[in-house]
This record gives sequence, structure tokens and C-alpha cells, in this order.
Amino acid sequence: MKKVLIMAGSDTSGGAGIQADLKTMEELGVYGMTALTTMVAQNPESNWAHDVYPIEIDTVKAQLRTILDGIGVDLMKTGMIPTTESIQLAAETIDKYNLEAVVDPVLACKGVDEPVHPENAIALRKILVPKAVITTPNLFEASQLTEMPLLRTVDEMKEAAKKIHDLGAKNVVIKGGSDIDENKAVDVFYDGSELTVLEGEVIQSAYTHGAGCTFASAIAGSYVNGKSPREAVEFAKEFVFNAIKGAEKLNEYVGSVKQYANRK
Ligand code: PXL
Repeated sequence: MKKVLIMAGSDTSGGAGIQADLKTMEELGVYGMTALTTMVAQNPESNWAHDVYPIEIDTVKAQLRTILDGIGVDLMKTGMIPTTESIQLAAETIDKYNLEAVVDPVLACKGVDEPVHPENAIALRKILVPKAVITTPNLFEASQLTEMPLLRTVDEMKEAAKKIHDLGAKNVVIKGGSDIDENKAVDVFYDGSELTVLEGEVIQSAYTHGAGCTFASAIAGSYVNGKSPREAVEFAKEFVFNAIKGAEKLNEYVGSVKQYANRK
């Protein structure tokens, strides 16, 4: 059984964050352990606004100690890390334990196109993304990491993937979703030698909360189980497609993807 350290935030509504990570890894037969960095609570009285409650750094360190000194892991996966201090801690942890890390450079929850904390974009760019074995930015995060305007074309995605690789990330997949072409789900993958455009079917669903976390965790889970980075990305694309296909509405604001829709 492969073991993964998930260093990420809790999505109280259950759809994204460590909840999505653990559900995804369970489907892949991977044992996930969590170092919680922050809690996100959504406010039903204010249009489901996302309020972020960072966890004290010593508490994060205590969780990392349990997982790394107490048990040990085969891979690390990062999600929402709310402060530059905790981003620094993630990077130091990778070095100290000589870990491979799948880095999902979460900067804001879905639908936000301004960084809530611009200093976090800089810290991810300078400190954490350079250490990734695979990193999975969406269009907004890729533009923040590269200091490019919001990406709008496949050519811009390719340029950004090369720039993010130049930062140090060994493999980069930029998630275009349906924002590049409304008829196709377009992602760009770059491993330092070959640029690949991955196209999939688009599902029109208003309830896709948690798709990004699920995608990165499916990459992490299949990579730690032995697939190459490129195979892991292709696997994850299909996994998240099925999860979105099975998505369900939870309330008037949000729904959730369904990882177990992948069960045979
Ligand atoms: O989807 C990004 C995301 C990541 N992590 C946590 C979240 C969200 C969005 O809601 O709450 C904890």
C-alpha cells in the first residue's frame, strides 16, 4: 500500500480540499494522511462566500511530524496552503525528507480571478512550484505563476507550461477546462521535452466543485502507484471526467463531483 502525505485545506462543504483528496485516493487504493493547513467555511448568508481560517504553524508542524517521523510516506501532495510561512514549511519538508511532491498551486477557490493573497502567488512561484515533480495550475494560477495576463489560447498555455517548467517543476499540466474552447476540455502537458495538448469531452455541469483537487489527487495516486507523469495525467483526466459526469447539486450554491462514479 502506497502512502501519501496530503498537505492541504479542509473544505467544510465536503467537495474540494482534503475531503476530495482522501475520497480520490481511497478509490485508487492509496493511503492518504493529512496535514491540515487551513479550514474553509462557506457562508450561507452571504452567497456562499468562502472564509479561510489558517491553522497555526506549530499545529501544522505537529501533524507533519506524526506523518513523516511516525509513519513515512511515498509521495506528498499539496493543495491550499494559506500563508507564505506555511508554503515555506511545505518546501522545507520536501527538502528535509527528500520527498517527491505533486503541487496543486491553489490560489483561490473556483470563480475567483484575483489572488486573495498576492504574496502567496510569489511564494508558490519562488519556493514551492520549483520543487514539484508534477504541478497542476489552472489558467488563473498559471498566469499568476508566470506573471502573464490571464491565458486565453492553447499557444499561451504552451508558453506558460514552458515557463513553469523553467521555474524547476519537472512536469507541468495546465488545466484549461472548457474556458479555452467551449466544445473541448483542453489541457497542456509539458515534461521538459515534449508539449502535449490533451483534449477531452466537455460536460456542462454547474456542480463541479472539487474537480481541481480531485484531478491533482488522481494524478498523485496513480503516479505513486507506478504510472509515468504523462500516464498519470491522462488517467486523472478520465477519472475527473467520470466524477464530473456523476456530479450532484448540494444546495442552491454548490454541488460536488463524485469520485466513486469511477467504480467498475
Ligand atoms: O478548489 C480549491 C479549494 C482547495 N482547497 C480547499 C477549498 C477549495 C475551494 O473551495 O475549500 C480547502
